[in-house]
This record gives sequence, C-alpha cells and structure tokens, in this order.
Amino acid sequence: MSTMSDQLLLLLSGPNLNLLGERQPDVYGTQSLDDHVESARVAASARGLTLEHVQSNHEGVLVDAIHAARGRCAGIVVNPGAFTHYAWAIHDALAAFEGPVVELHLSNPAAREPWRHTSVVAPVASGTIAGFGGAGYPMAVEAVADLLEA
Ligand code: CA2
Repeated sequence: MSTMSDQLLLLLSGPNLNLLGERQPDVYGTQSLDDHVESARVAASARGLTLEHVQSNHEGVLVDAIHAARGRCAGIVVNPGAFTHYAWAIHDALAAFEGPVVELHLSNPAAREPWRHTSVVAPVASGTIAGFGGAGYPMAVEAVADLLEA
C-alpha cells in the first residue's frame, strides 16, 4: 500500500539557475540553488515527501525528466527559468503529467520586462508562486503537498 511517505516530489530547475548567488543578487538573491533545494527538501520531508531535483540548461533534458516522473512522482515543482516564456515542449510534457504541478519563480516576472509576462507553463500548472525569493521554494512544496492531500 502506498502512503504519503512513499511519495516522490520532483523539483525541476531550468537554465542558468545553477548560477544563482553568483550574479544579479538584486534580482535573484544571494542564496545558491543548492540552498533553495535544501529548503525545499526540508519542507518536503516535513510533509512526508521525498524530493528529487533535476537542473538542466537543456530543454530536452527537462522534458525527459518530466516523462520519467510520469507514474513515479506524485507532483512537480518547476522553475523553468527563461524556458517559462517560450518552451512549448515543456508545456506539452507537463500536460501529460497526471499529478499537481506548481510553477515557481524567485522574481515576479509580471513586474519585469514585457517578454517575461507570458508563461507557457502557467496553463498546465495548478498555480504559480512568484516574487517571494527563496521563501517561494517551501511555499511551492506546501502547495503541492496540500493538493495531494485534498
Ligand atoms: O524569477 C525566476 O525564478 C525566473 O524563472 C528566473 C529566470 C528568468 O528568465 C525568469 O524570467 C524568471 C532566469 C534565471 C537566471 O538566473 C541567473 C542567476 C544568476 C546569474 C544569471 C542568471
């Protein structure tokens, strides 16, 4: 029998997020991606979920990770980076995932350049958390856990 503690949560990080903490601290903060993954892992564990993390600068690798999550992971938190704004292959892969998907951004793209105002991921996500910096990581995990329990 499957219980909450058996459930896997996939955290996906898109291009350039591996550089967090090294440049643009005014926009993205001073914490590294590892710091954010760790706070997501702690939040997931508190809700009985085991976190898996995949970061890639390549769209196809992220698509493959979403495919591999099908039937295996209970939910997905995804910060697609700049892929948010144009990567329809990621949209299509997420549409084929059966569990809850939460879109996550450190910054608030709606308050930035016009080209960041479109998200091709938002239509296939249960919801979006944006603009809260690193605090958004545990928020997004909580959102997926709540959706799984609902
Ligand atoms: O706010 C977010 O989380 C974003 O997904 C970050 C993306 C951006 O393209 C999205 O519009 C919003 C960019 C991540 C790039 O991160 C860097 C970190 C350090 C140095 C350079 C880029």
